[in-house]
Parts: sequence; C-alpha cells; structure tokens
Amino acid sequence: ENEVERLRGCDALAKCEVRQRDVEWRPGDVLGEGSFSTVYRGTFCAIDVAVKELKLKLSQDDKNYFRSEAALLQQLHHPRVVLLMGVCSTAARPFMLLEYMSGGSLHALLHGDGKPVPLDHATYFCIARDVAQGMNYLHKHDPQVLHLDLKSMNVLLDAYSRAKIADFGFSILRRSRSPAQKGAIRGTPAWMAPELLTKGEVSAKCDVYSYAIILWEMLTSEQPFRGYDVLQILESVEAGLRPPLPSANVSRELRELITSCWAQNSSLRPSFAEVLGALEEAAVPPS
Ligand code: ACK
Repeated sequence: ENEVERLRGCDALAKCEVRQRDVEWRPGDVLGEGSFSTVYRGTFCAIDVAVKELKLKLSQDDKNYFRSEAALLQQLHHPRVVLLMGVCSTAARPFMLLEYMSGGSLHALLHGDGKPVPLDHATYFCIARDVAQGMNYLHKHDPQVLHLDLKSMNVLLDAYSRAKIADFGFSILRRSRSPAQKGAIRGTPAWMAPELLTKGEVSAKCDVYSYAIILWEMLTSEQPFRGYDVLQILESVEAGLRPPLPSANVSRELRELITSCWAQNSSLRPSFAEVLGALEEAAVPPS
C-alpha cells in the first residue's frame, strides 16, 4: 500500500450532497480566485456560505484535487478548521459550500490595500495560537493530515478575527508516520521548507516551517522573499537563508520559536503541540 495516500472519489461524499436550487449566489459576489476554483459569497437555505466552484476546462488532476479536498474536509471537524457544509457534484461546475469567513484571509488583513497593517500583541498571539491549534488537530488526526500549502492566504478570519485553516487542495493523508517520504513538489515556494522545495521530501515538519513564515509575516506585515523568483527562493532557502527578523520589539522567546520552526534540519523543528507550549511563554506581555 502506498504510504502517501490521496483520497479520490470517496463515496462518503454523497452524504453531504446538497441540491443546487438551495444555494444562491451572484456571479459578481466573488471573494477570491484560486488556481482551479473561484470562491463566491452566497447563501445555502438562507445561511451565509462561501461557494467554492470548480473552474471549467480543468485537467483530470485538478478535478481530482477538488474531489479529494472535499472528501478530506468532510472528515475534519475542529473549530480552527474551515467547515465543509456540503458539496454539489452534479452541477455543471461542481462546487463545495464552506462556512463563510467574513474577515477574509490573514494575507488580506496584513497587506490590506497595499499598506502593511501591523498586528497588536493580543491579536498576534490569538491568531498564532488558533493556527497552531488547527495544525495540531490535523497532525494528530488519524490518518494524519499534512496541509502542505499553509500560508497567510489560507488562514481565514471570522467576524471576531479568530482564525481557521482553509484550502486543503494539496493536503495528503498519511496512515504511516514515517519521518519523511517523497511526494510531489507543489505548494507556494516562499512558504515551502528547503527539503520540500529541493527534494520533494514531505513530512509534518514542512507545515511547521510554513508556520514560521506565517509568524514572520505577522511580525513584519511583509511578503516573504518579495521580488525573488522561484529559483532565487530555492537557492536562498537551501543555503539556510531566511527572511530577516526585525531587530526591535521581538521577544527572545518569539525569536527562538520562529528560528526553531524554520530550522534547516527538519527534525530540529518542534511539533505543533510543542509550538503551543512555546507560544504560551512567548505571549506573556513584556513588563
Ligand atoms: O484573501 P481573501 O479575501 O479570502 O481571498 C481568498 C479567496 O477566497 C481564495 O481562496 C477567499 N475565501 C476562501 N474561502 C473563504 C471562506 N470560506 N469565506 C470567506 N472567504 C473565503 C479568501
């Protein structure tokens, strides 16, 4: 049996099939675009939802990602993971219904209308904790879920700025917990761990690296490796370079947490359970 297992065409999905006539959205109400889907704001039986609709003219692989994302999400129930409310696979363009996150993405919050928006101490640690809790749930899930595309665009915020993890298009399920294994090289380069970028080595520690980049983004409200092309990112990260940490206003605890999460040697990166412990210490406001 293949160690890395993607769920394809899971029959269980039929249980959350919704009727197309119960869902309403206007083509103008676009929340955002992904590579193989468009996300609209809509309603399902008068409840606010996000409608993630498959684009037309996709390869079979892209369609499989969509199905496997829905089949995976259907198994996940955690307050820090975006909830799948239904799927409609019979529509000309299949779609899934996700809980509506009115705060948009963390990326949009940090980079707003082009100007960097700094986070206050409480919001920083609340979002950091939310993401770590969601990731801890995924990594402890049986079978284990590796997200493999964790980035600020895939962290969504509700009306109270509480964060949830979204976009499981690249995620994989692992029944065996070998430390690392070969997988396809895909993801978003600036958030990808060196061993993933260069060798396609997949493990839970790839998500921990991506989390470090998110902690850095929240500190600086900047884009990681801005202006670098994929090759430059790859060469820098492989050489052990990381985005520069600000010299002021970062506690020793937070600096150490970020540095350990993006360690070159993946086995030196902490688990999300350990990250949660370290966050509690780092979150104590400076006296
Ligand atoms: O940064 P955004 O405003 O927040 O743009 C992206 C875009 O769609 C592509 O993923 C938005 N989005 C995705 N899922 C949801 C959701 N469940 N609720 C609200 N917005 C969403 C995301």
